Amino acid sequence: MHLYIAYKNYSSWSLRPWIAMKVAGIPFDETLLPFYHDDSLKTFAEVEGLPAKVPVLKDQGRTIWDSLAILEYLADQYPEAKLWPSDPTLKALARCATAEMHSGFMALRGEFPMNCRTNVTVAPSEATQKDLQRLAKIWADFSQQQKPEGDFLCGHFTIVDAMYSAVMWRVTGYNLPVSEEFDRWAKAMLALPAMQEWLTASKAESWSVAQYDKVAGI
Ligand SMILES: N[C@@H](CCC(=O)N[C@@H](CS)C(=O)NCC(=O)O)C(=O)O
Repeated sequence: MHLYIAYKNYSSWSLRPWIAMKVAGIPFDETLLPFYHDDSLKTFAEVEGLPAKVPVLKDQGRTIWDSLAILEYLADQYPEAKLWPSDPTLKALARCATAEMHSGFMALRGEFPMNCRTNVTVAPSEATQKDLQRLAKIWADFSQQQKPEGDFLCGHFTIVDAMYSAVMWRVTGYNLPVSEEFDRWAKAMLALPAMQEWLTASKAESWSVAQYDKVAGI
């Protein structure tokens, strides 16, 4: 398997399949396409006949070009990794929250770009406050479920945790208020060895993107 991603410091969509593969112990090679700094993504997309977006996964002659499609593909290919919970109620909730992340939280995403290298306190706009309240509600919904022991939304790590992994960086990086349940989950996500590996790589990157660093006070 070969995963094409962008900057570890900034690319929120790249983090989602990357962290899921690492936590699930799925071996893969990776190529980083720094699209603000060179034409590598443009060239890749032209050759592949794809939109110039990452992540993209290549496996056994197949090309999968969207974060959620990649995560679903991994769940199909590695059933033993249990990337979805088996309980139907929990699975339905996890799928809804995953889909909501994939197509929603526009204010939070627009106002607070993922930037693993920052730790500042920034007051959220009214629209982002609504997104943060929505996060608190989702975390409360998960906490009320019958589920296996564990620090993650469905007990053990699943796709829904991967989908919100960049939200963890936004909330902790800009010190945004959500809820105690969210903060406990964020702590567990940050403690994952894979997340620490991602952070170390983010810090080692020499690229910077001024428009994002400005928001982050860097
Ligand atoms: N919905 C897509 C979004 C992918 C996306 O927007 N990726 C960003 C990087 S985080 C990208 O490739 N941007 C390139 C560009 O806009 O030029 C997915 O889930 O994979």
